[in-house]
Amino acid sequence: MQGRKNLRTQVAIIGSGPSGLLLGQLLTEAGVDNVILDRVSKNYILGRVRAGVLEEGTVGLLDEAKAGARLHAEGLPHDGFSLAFDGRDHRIDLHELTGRRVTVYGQTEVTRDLMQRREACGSLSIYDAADVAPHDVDGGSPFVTYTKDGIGHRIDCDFIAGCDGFHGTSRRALPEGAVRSFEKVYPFGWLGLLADVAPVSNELIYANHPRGFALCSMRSATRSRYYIQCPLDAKIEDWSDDRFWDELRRRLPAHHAEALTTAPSFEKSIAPLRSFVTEPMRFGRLFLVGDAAHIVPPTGAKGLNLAASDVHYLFGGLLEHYREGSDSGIDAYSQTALTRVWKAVRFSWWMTTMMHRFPDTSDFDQKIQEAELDYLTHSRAASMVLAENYVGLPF
Ligand code: RFL
Ligand code: PHB
Repeated sequence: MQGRKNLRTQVAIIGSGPSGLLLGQLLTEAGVDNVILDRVSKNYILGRVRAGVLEEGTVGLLDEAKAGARLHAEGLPHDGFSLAFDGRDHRIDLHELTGRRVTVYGQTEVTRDLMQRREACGSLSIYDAADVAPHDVDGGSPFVTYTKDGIGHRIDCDFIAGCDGFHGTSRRALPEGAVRSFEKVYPFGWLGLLADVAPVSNELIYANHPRGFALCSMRSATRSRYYIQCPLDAKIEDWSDDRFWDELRRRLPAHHAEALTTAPSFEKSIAPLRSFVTEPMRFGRLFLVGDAAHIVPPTGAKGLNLAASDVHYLFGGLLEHYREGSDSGIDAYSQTALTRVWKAVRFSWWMTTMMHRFPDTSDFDQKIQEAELDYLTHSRAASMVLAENYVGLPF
């Protein structure tokens, strides 16, 4: 390869999604040098539509990264949400039950704010980097190689953070036998749509209906995000906007269906649902963070928030290493992060199981689901369990 260029940094971060950007920004603010690498462009990343609900802990970390100003100005604080079934709304009052709330603010905007802050600080991000690969993570001198514009590069570093999502390279670079994976694939997906229209309700609605699950969410007072459960083999071209709106209406209580206003969609996509965890989340000097280590179905709104709590633990450990010369935080990272990860995996699986129609559901299973929803919305103790997990377990 021609013209190889070498660079040195303290922490090389693979992936410029929310976990890579948040970790990078916290490190930069703390004076720890870092470089972020992503295989795609900045605009491609900003074109992705994903999460929408932030826990208070995530908001706190964005503040710590000095990227929270717009979130506080434009984010929508939500004190509760509705579980709709039996043709009615059953409100879960998050704030009354837990004293906490969540903030509705799109992942795209979180990403944009972190990118802007990074740029303002002058920290290095390299986009459109091909063939990114971590090396020598088990030794004392790890490095990352990549190609850009046909030229090979090498970044020497102290640590590598694998923040490159479920399809990234970091997890795959670990030697077979060093990690164990746990996986559950669900027999349905979510078909999601984004449209510039006022949300049907000012709080989120999670609907359990004989025709399948539906979710009414939003990005702002004028932008709505809706999802419906769909078969795994559903094809986007079979779903015109009209067909989507009709199906959504059928799955909502009548008063919401009547109030629903529609507009042409400007984004429509299908996401499969999966639970996945890799253990451990550290191998030598390589740390797996966020979706690179674990995936949850979106029903509990936990994916991005889990990425943020991983970052919190890893950042704390790295800071301890650089400031105090102690490795106890980074040594504890995998176990500490996984303890919280598994609780969110359990919650997301439980909410998914309770809210969706499974192809093989028996009459017995159906009765159990109905009893669970009734119990959940009529017992304060049960509502509290749901609320405590939804607003986010402490970290
Ligand atoms: P990301 O966002 O996937 O970012 C990974 C980055 O790594 C880059 N990359 C590589 N770079 C270099 N070399 C390689 N070989 C690379 N391979 C990949 C990618 O280009 C990318 O830029 O992972 P990260 O940062 O860990 O963030 C995780 C979150 O994105 C994810 O957990 C959430 O979006 C999940 N999620 C939700 N989470 C919530 O907390 N609340 C929600 O309401 C919520 N809703 C959702 C969701 C995810 C969804 N989909 C589509 C998966 C709704 C949906 C529909
Ligand atoms: C979203 O707004 O995209 C969203 C909200 C709540 C969820 C999942 C996705 O549980």
